[in-house]
Amino acid sequence: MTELTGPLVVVANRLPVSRGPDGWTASSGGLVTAMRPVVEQAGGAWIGWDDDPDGVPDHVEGLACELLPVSLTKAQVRGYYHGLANRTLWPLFHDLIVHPVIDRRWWRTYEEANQRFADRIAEVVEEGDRPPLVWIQDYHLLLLPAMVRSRLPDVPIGFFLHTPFPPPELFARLPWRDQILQGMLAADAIGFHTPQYRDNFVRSVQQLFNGIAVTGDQLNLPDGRRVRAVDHPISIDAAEFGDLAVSGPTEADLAELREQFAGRKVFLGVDRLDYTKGIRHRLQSIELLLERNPELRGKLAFVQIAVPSRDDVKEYRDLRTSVETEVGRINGRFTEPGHDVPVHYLYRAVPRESLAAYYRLADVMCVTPLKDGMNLVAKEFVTVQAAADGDGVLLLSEFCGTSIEFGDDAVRTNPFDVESQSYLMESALEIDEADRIERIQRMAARVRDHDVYRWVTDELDGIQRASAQP
Ligand code: GDG
Repeated sequence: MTELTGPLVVVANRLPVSRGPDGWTASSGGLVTAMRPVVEQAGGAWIGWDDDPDGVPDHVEGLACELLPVSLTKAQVRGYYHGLANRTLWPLFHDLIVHPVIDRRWWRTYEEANQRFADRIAEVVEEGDRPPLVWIQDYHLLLLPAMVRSRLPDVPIGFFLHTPFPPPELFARLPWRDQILQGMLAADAIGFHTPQYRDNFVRSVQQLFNGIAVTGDQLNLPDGRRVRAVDHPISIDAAEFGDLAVSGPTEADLAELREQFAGRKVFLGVDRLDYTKGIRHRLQSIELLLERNPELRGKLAFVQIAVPSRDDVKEYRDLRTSVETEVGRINGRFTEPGHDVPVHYLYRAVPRESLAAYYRLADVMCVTPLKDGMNLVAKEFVTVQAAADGDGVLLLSEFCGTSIEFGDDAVRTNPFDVESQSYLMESALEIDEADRIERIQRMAARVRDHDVYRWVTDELDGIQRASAQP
């Protein structure tokens, strides 16, 4: 485990807690779990936007860090979050799957909101007795490293981007491209999921600024500062998913699902309802598969869990309409009276045990995003399958970060080519059992050896080392 000299301050758009029927609980995300041991040893805080009208508690049971909310006005949330983050940067960073909206008012609000986060960090540092390590997460806070650096020149600052970084020719379309790169370059270390995203960033920096030399992982800036830019794929808590896979509640859910889907091959999709995830293309491939193979009708079920997401944003509401139209059309086309539908569409999040039961049930897990920074669902699926000696197949888009790690052990698909994808779905059913089991075991071993604990440790070590260099 990383030995930090001061407390860890994680800064992210959201705080890692949610309010349920039984009160506030810590989120179950891998990052939160993995930073726990570090925070327990070194102390720490999490700074994030307080989106609860009644306020968030300072502490939540089971989460050792202090919660420090940043309050934003409604107008700031509209411009910074719904606007610039989700309608400009998100589509641009995902290779323009939808058109990014350019709006100068949103940009001003994005600057303001980042400044609010910087104010909060400065308060924490002033109150504390030891300088912290500040670890900033994701595309909502691209300006923050520079804002923190200007106030606290000696504090170690790390930045991690959870989305892809686009190729320089796409990034260059952004009117605020220079400010964003300057914002990021103020960090000591910047992490990306893949070498490609890192290279896109480095090439953007070199194309837009003069006098920056690159040696290995280092960017040498004209003012003498050095910044470390690395590819460093995030992961999951593999041990926890392994336990969840064979837990009592998961087994009970699985038994029910097996009964419901008896005699059918199950294809599964699990995604936030986001246009990056390729859900419509996936549905079209399922339709072609059923169209071509009448003998599969009634013998194949496609389950899509679509977790509601960003429904304040027009593009997401439109996506929901088109996905639901597609589901209705396919079911209308292939359902026989008195028989089950081919597409089971769940517009909701399911409990974790139930999610694990679906992962175990699936014969073919369809992770087919058009573009995705990493995709943790793929890592969770192989981990859960391997823990229960499963033989499911992973159909994996070549346009997500995970595909670099899994190589040919997954069936690799280009989701834009819906027809080929439908043939790949068919071929996934033909891989022999011994081969399927070996593939799952190899992919799961990769996840186990590179789990989220290792990711957090390596990230924090890298930030500390980069900040300590002369
Ligand atoms: C962003 C990047 C990158 C899903 N359905 C349910 C549920 N989930 C959980 C999964 C998984 C998480 O949500 C989704 O993570 P992903 O990585 O797949 O995707 P994004 O939300 O888009 O995340 C992505 C990630 O950041 C990390 O850097 O990998 O590329 O886009 O953990 O388990 N959880 C529960 N019920 C559900 O129905 N409980």
